[in-house]
Amino acid sequence: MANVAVIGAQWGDEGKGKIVDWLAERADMVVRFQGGHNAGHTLVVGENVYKLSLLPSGIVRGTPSVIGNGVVLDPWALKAEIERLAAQGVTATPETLRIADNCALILPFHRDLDGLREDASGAGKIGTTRRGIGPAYEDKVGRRAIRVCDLAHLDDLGPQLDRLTAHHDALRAGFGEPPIDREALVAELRTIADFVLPFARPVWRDLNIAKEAGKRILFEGAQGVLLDIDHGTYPFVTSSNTIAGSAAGGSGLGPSAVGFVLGIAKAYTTRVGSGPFPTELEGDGPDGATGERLGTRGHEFGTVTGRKRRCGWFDAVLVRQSAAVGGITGIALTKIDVLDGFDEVKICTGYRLRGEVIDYYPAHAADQALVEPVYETMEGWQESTAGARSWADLPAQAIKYIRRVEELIRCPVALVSTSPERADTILVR
Ligand code: 2SA
Ligand code: MG
Repeated sequence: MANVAVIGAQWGDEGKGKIVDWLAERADMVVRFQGGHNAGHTLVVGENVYKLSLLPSGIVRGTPSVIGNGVVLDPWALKAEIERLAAQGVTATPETLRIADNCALILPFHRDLDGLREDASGAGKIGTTRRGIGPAYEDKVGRRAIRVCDLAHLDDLGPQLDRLTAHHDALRAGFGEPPIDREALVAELRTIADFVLPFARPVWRDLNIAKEAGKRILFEGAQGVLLDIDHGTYPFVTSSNTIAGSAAGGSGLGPSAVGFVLGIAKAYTTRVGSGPFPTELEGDGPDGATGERLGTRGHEFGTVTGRKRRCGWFDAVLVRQSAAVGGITGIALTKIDVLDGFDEVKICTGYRLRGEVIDYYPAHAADQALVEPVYETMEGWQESTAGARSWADLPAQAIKYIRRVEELIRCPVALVSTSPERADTILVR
């Protein structure tokens, strides 16, 4: 069986947690390769609900899990999440969790800066998770980051700390913040190092050994293609590449390690944070009521921050584009049951921009905000699809809808998910 990479095909929150959990059972290793604790993956196992932000989903079932070098790691958030899971009976040990020793760290002043910038941006704010993700990646690319392996050499941080503090002290002064207290920072790092270092390894070696031994590796993406730093709705994006190509670079395995790319898409669309959203249903009129209905039925609140998600109809233009740039080979369509009971359902098939109809999402932010969706309206279905486990359990209209989506996005639907329970999954092929 080919190694699978799971990525979001929209703006995140497509239901990756459930699908990854479902696939993790068949995998020998689960690897996260980008993002940080801004992700929010919810796993429902029987009566228990697990909310993961940083740890790979495999951890819940004891599948060896890896945090790859492409992730930015907040060591305090790591400790808190491991302790939270321990309270739920899930243990992370150096056997079940391995962290790349070349991972860049998220430090307390990254989180502060994320918040300070957001607060200062007014209407122009990105709507980040305020976890320090962007500032940490900036320092990584700027070659100033402190990495996991540095935790074993805290007495030798000198020149690295000089560059890091020189950069941040100037930024902080602009916000009226005091300079970084270097001694306090090193002392904090010393305390957390004892917790993190037992998990730290050259994971690229472990992964390559596993690959040679024919082990099945599952790559767990976070966020979604429309939040990709290059291909997303820039600047309203996250600071990493969320496409499947990142799985190679963010883990230390070459591109040939990824066989099948499963893109996760909701049967409608949601977005949390700022930025353009062509099919958003908002306002005081009937559109707003439909958006509210989707949000209520779909429980559309952020896993990490609890933020209310914006809702709208399925946008086939966006998912077609995500499938193309993301390298997606098959789609898992989730939350189809949220569309139950609508008289009619709509799918966006193109955009109108300055009087012209286009079949792709333009790059410029102003154009992205300007496009108007062109809809195709389909008859809805009154029967419940919640909990359906086979194609035969689905109403005819729901099947028609799925088939039409498949046609429009030019990518096969491989799975349909009908509830958060992992057994409630239809394998299409
Ligand atoms: P950041 O914090 O720098 O990555 O934010 C930049 C943009 O990326 C969006 N973003 C997300 N969108 C959806 N879900 C995310 N994770 C959590 C979840 C979100 C939550 O899965 O529920 O709990 O609110 C996620 N992470 C980042 C963010 O909204 C910005 O638009
Ligand atoms: Mg999420």
